[in-house]
Amino acid sequence: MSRDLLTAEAVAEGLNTRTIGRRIIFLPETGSTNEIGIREALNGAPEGTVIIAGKQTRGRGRLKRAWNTPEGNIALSVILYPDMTLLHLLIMAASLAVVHAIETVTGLKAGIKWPNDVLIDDRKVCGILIESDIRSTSVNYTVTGIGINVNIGRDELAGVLTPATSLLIETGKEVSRIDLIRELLSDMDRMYSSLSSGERVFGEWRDRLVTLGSEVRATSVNEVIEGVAESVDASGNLLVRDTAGTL
Ligand code: BT5
Repeated sequence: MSRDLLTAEAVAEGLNTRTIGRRIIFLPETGSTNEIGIREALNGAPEGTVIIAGKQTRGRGRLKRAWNTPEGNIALSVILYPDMTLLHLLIMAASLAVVHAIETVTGLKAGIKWPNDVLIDDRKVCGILIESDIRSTSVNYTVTGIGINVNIGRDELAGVLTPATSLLIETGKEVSRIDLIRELLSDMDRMYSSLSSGERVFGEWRDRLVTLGSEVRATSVNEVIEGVAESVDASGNLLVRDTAGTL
């Protein structure tokens, strides 16, 4: 299968962003772009540095889960130093940017599964992992990792237990990772620049959630809550009505 040639130069060419993508690092293969992002942030990388990998060998999800990134996918991480009060809006901006980029480049309709998945017809096409270092009341760094299944087939998703899909499977043709990344970075940059007026990001994110109204089983590090997802609050927390009727 032919693959588009992903390079830092190809992504950067004509990219007209204020912050995100001012510096782009491309690694043909790495363990995890978030791992590299954290190391770079600790070494004082400029805000908006983006690390892109052609392939990850130790891609990670939340709660120590693994994220599959064979060649043909997008794996990237964005280093940001937001104000503490804007931290909760980052996941909303990142997932909305993915939804917009997929819709713009492929015409496919995508939705957001709380808190961090982008779905096409109930199948996971993207996962997002934000890793932050918070020092009492300030943010030392945040690394927003985004993984999108692009030009991979069903065989490459065979080992994934959750229902999953790729843009190739959905459209029947290869999708330019370069176009998708450029669209994603531009959109995220636009939202990041206006995060301090968070209302708009929150409202649009809530409207795109496919989770509301459905039966959920929410797992955190120390508890599992089962019930109906009723709403989200302005911080992005999911409000679940459990079987006893408690919100
Ligand atoms: C996520 O975690 O969905 C966050 C994934 C973040 C990946 C990006 S890639 C760039 C950056 N560098 C990293 O190392 N990570 C970030 P979570 O919600 O915990 O979902 C993980 C679960 O999704 C796994 O347990 C599998 O069931 C499933 N999964 C793994 N690989 C998948 C894939 N390629 N497509 C769909 N589902 C997958």
